[in-house]
Amino acid sequence: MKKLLVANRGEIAIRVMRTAKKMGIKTVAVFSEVDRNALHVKYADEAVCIGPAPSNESYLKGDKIIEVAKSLHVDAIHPGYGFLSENADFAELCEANGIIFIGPRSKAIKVMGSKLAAKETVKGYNIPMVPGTDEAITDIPKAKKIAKEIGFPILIKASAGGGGKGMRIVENEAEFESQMDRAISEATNAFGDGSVFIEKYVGSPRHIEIQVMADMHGNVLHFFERECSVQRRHQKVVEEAPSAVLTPELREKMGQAAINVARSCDYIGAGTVEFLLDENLNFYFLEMNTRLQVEHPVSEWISGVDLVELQIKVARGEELDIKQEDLKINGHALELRVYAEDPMNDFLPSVGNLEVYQLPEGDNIRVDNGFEEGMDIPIYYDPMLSKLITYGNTREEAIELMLKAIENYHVRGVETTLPFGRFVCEHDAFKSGNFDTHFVKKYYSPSLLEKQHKNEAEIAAKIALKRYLEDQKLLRLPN
Ligand code: MV4
Repeated sequence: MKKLLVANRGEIAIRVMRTAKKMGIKTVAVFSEVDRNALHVKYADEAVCIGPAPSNESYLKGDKIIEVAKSLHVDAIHPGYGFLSENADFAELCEANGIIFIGPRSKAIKVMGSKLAAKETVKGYNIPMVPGTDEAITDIPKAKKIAKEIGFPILIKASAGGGGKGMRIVENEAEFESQMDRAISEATNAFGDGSVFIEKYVGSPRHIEIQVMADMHGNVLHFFERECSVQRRHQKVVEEAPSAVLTPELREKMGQAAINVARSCDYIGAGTVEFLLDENLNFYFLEMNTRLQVEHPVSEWISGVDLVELQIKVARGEELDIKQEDLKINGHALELRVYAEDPMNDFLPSVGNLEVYQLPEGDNIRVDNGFEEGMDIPIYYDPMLSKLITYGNTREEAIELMLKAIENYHVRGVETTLPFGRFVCEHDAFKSGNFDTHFVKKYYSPSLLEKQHKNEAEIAAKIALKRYLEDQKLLRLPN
């Protein structure tokens, strides 16, 4: 593999190219018209404009990207996350054109893209699942009977949905039919697929996911868990590894289950198996993400591997040369997603110009960043600026360092989620490790940030007053 094209933008494009360069592989960036001056374009050895700003006219244009790849004699395409990363047709198109797609085979992408197909596939692999139905519901009275057996509340889920889209809680028997009708029509409208199924509703779960890596020779490893319960409307905000609540025994069990999920679909490359963990530490398989995830750096830090390097090696057909028993957790890593969103104003995108943009630096701080001072943030894409990652020997150390790093991250021109990150890291529930997926809903309100804003304003006012008084003194000196 001599040349790699990264079919993505922002921090992930740069992060992938960083490892490619380390491995002596030439890099090609693609970019939209609005990204002409973006960092990922400057970072690459070659760069090609692939169309206008809207994603469906640029970063989602698989055929155009293949055309560029062929004309520049590219050997492999890394899709990053989002965009084409879980597009089975694109994976197939790469193969058909003799280009390596850095990811699993299209069949695994397709199967895991459907929750019902995924359930079907992992059957017989000894994977714990939430009690519920494993086929699309066609007979509503029959489904109601099953719901009664499971016990309310139950959850209706769309097979095609992702990230919580198309989910509905049903509290009691009386509302079952109307909710079912609505769920089916919503799923049909949103995904063109009205298949829904039901599960027992797990009330206060944690979201725990396991990082896996599989080669073409039958080796599958897991790189422990990430705790991703701190999320807001299915958007993760803070992630960490390891989880504060897993025991070595449970970690081993969940890791083995994740490996089995990967085996069930002949997985190749980096993948993530998502689980719910209930209050009694029972875990249940939710779905598998067939890509490198945003939050992969926390797993890299505690396991000491470069996951992109392993992705590339596996894609070249090499055998994984690590053994599961050689992998050990070292320390604790925390990640904050820094978005150009206003936490005071319902996290609305706060796009504009980065008048000041200074990153924190230092030991045990990693910033996977996609922007620089003076740049405009385009309105067309996800407004994530960077990921701020800290490491410590203990969870407490990683949290303390995160607070310091947030203080030393200076942004002016747009609002960011940095103050929200500080709120999380200072919260007792977070610090104690005693939280679930309801953390943000339960504890956060903008007024809790206001206080900090006021403190900052107060300090700024005091400094201004002091300067003013000093200036006055200077002015009077000649007398
Ligand atoms: C659940 C659940 C409770 N019970 N399934 C949300 C996204 C999708 N991947 C699965 N999700 C959930 N499935 C049962 N049977 C609660 C959630 C859920 C959730 C899961 C992970 C992270 C954040 C979440 C926020 C709300 C609901």
